[in-house]
Amino acid sequence: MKEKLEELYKKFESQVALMKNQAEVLNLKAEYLGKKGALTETLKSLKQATVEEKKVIGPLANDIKDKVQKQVSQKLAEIEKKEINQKLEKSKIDISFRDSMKDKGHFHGGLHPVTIIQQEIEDIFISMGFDVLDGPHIEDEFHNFEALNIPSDHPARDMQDTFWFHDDKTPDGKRHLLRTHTSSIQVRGMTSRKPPFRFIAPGKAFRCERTDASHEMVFHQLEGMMVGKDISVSNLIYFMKTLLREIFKKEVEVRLRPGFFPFVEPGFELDMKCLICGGKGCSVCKQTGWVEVLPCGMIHPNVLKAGKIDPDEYNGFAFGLGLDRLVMMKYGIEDIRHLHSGDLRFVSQFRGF
Ligand code: FA5
Repeated sequence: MKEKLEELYKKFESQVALMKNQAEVLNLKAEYLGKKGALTETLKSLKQATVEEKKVIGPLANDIKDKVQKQVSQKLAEIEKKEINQKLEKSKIDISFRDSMKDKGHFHGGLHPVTIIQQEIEDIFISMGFDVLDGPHIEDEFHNFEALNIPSDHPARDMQDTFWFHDDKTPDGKRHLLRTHTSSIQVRGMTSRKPPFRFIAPGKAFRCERTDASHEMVFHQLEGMMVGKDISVSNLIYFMKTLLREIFKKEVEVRLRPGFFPFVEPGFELDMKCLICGGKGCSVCKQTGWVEVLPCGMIHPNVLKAGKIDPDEYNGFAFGLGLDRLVMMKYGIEDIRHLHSGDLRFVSQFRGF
């Protein structure tokens, strides 16, 4: 009986090795372990064995049964893995396609460095609980100026050279302009939500300025606002430092100096050490060693009121980040005019190409 069992197992081992698919393995399993299987029948015949024989053959038979079951499972897993690999092999993507298209003069599009940095910053703020808002490029003077505590006779209107539309007979009686800053989205954001809230609003800004190494007529800003109870300048500094650390992947040297913007009180200019010249002085930092990237401050009570928020109950901070200058610092670009020159040799150096 013992020899018969061992022979049966040897036969099973040689057969299982030849199995090619799962159906074959399952049939073989049935041939040995099924109701009328060879091993089951042999075990049934144990009934006639003597007590002494049962003591030896019983454990041996159980051991062989376990081994058969184990080998069946192993073989099934092996076949499944092989089938998956074959499927993957068939659906393989030929990544050399991209290069072969390049050889034929075909290029796929990519993201502009300003878009790349904008998306990075959006992700950073989203992870800190901020919403992302949008606003119109063509604004009325209420949202761009008046609601921001800049009435028409305020000298601060001269701070931003404005492209006005000659449409002084508009239905709402307001003059229109190309927004000079993304701060025009502040009141739109405030009136559409209830405090506490926090949001950012990235987009284009337009100013009728002479261009130079750090000034363009069309550039990009990212507005930010946080409104709630007992918000302080330390909250503002924390968010600004976190932002710069995440973008530059290192601690960046910053300085805070008083800055005047009618819509914040107190207002600050947050400058970062010029990464183009390392602070020695160059055309980008106008030989000062510092680049102005982040004007900010505590929201003026009049602006909160324009946003239908009670300044006695709530306060908050706001900032307006210059995205193009940030891109220049991050990638060491010495002239802002490269960014929107439309020169493919320039933009194709960035990720996505
Ligand atoms: C403003 O536009 C304010 N709205 C920012 C603000 C928001 C202050 C909220 C306080 C609270 P400023 O004019 O300084 O501020 O512009 C903000 C940033 O935009 C600048 O630091 C700079 O990085 C960028 N910027 C301004 N003008 C230009 C330009 N002509 N070309 C390129 N970037 C510019």
